[in-house]
Amino acid sequence: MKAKPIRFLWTIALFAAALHARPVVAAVTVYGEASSTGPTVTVQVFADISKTPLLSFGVRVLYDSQSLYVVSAAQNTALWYFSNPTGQLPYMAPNTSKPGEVFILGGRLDSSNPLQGVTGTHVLLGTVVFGRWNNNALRFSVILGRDAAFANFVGTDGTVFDTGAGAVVFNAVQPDPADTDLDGLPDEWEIHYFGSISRYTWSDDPDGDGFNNRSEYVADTIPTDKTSFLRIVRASPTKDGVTIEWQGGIQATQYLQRNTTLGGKDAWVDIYTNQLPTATTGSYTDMTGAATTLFYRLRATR
Ligand SMILES: [Ca+2]
Ligand SMILES: [Ca+2]
Ligand SMILES: [Ca+2]
Repeated sequence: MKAKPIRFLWTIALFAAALHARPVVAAVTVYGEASSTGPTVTVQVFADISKTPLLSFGVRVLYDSQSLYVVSAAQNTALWYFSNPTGQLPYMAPNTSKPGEVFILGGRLDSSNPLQGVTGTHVLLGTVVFGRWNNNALRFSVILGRDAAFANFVGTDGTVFDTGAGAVVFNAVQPDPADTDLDGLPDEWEIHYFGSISRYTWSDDPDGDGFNNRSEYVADTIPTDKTSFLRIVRASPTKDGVTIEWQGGIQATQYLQRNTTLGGKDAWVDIYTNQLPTATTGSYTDMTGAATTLFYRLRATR
């Protein structure tokens, strides 16, 4: 069928209007993603670099020093490095000396291709790991590294993208969508057991079994049942070894480990891996042969 010319013209007009109304595209959009294991909170800083490849960046991650302290801070050295023909050179480490902020500076100057720069979306700039002083609610932000006249975001063509229309844009730091309150417990898990994400946090032990909620989550045991937690129940000598029996959860991989000494002299060795889904009780016979003193422990990961 022949297209109606009027409708065709309308389409062009609408398309042109849409193009005209488009906001200025930022050269660089910087944003953070936060996640928590309970005791630690990690903020990763990313950039979408849409115009010119970047030769350098400078950002500050702001945090509440009453709630958190910095455990480690690193730039993504896989992408941001200086090199000469003999190899990669050490680059300035993130500055954590001022409480409440981490300054991360990165540059890419590869001697084999000096103007290559870095481009792409969801490009990792750096990672900061925090420890908690307490379980306060957390908020982070990412802002420009050093103030003018320092040039933080510089493109391979020499353009400085620090300020101005279409330059660098900072978006909010988003918490892990599975753990929006960053308390180290998946929200779905909290709602399933406690009916709410705000009732308890990772370090609480509402059933009083000695295992906090994070440990119960990691072992997939029941945080509202004081008989449900990860433990070795019994060790029974047999003719050629010892049978270890334990109880635990279902959706966590279990590792039975053995050591010949306690106190860190020797390493713990995995002697049996129980793949999920695991039964809530398990057992393994360790054929140790000659009588000797051995130590066992059970570990679970998820
Ligand atoms: Ca949560
Ligand atoms: Ca518990
Ligand atoms: Ca329990």
